[in-house]
Amino acid sequence: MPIPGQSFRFTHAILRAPAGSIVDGLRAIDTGSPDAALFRAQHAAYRDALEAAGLATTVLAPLEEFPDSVFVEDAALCLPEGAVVLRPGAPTRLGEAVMIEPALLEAFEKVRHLPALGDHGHGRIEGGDVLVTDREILVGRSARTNGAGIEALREVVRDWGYRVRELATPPEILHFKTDCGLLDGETILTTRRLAAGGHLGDYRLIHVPDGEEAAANAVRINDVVLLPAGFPRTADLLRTAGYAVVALPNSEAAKVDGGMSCLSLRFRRIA
Ligand code: CIR
Repeated sequence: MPIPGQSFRFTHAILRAPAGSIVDGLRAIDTGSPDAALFRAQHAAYRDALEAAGLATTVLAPLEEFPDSVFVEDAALCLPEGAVVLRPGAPTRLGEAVMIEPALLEAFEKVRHLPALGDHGHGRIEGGDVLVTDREILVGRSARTNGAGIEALREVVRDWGYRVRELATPPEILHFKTDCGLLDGETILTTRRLAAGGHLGDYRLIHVPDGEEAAANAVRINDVVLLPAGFPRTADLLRTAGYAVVALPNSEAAKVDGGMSCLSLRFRRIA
């Protein structure tokens, strides 16, 4: 069940080391392939930041056959009650769900699955479309996440006490969380284009300044907010609002549409 103030409190994180095949990662617009060595260095800095924020981290071995597998967030949803193995909507990424399962079984007593075929058809969800707040689980329907997947997730987490609310991801945006991130249980950092739908209106919203849309995929972890480096106006805005910001280099993940949230599965173990 959502517990007030706990949706951004974590004890552990699972990451996967970037494979050399990250140069073949999916991207909406080709601005050049990531440099694998620099990606590894930025990934190591990201892991250090998670540990500095208080998390125990597990880094899984790279998977050459899955170029995008460094973006572990898309294959599972981790809640304090247990983990859900998702079904990524990108055909080249579906197999990542199978590959993440052993790590989830190590970390969680309860591991559930999004059914392949539910009452509403073939369900697909990528974790990048899922935002867990203090009140509910918001899921943005997108090119990767369909209505059947959202219905299936609703059933899977119902008896854990979660409400799942479906929202829309604007078509030009990869994932719902490409354009938003939780800052605290009641506050969401968002782009104006995502907020334009109006459905986030009952949260306190902080809008990223125009031109800094790529900063919206921030992630609050315990007492800090991880933000991609290079967005000084967003960093200032957040610091002025009272958040402790840690800016991390993200140039290589950004070339394949990755940001702060997608590089880890964060969770809180209930003692
Ligand atoms: C993809 O297109 O699936 C990857 N290249 C990027 C995934 C980023 N994931 C995320 O934001 N949750």
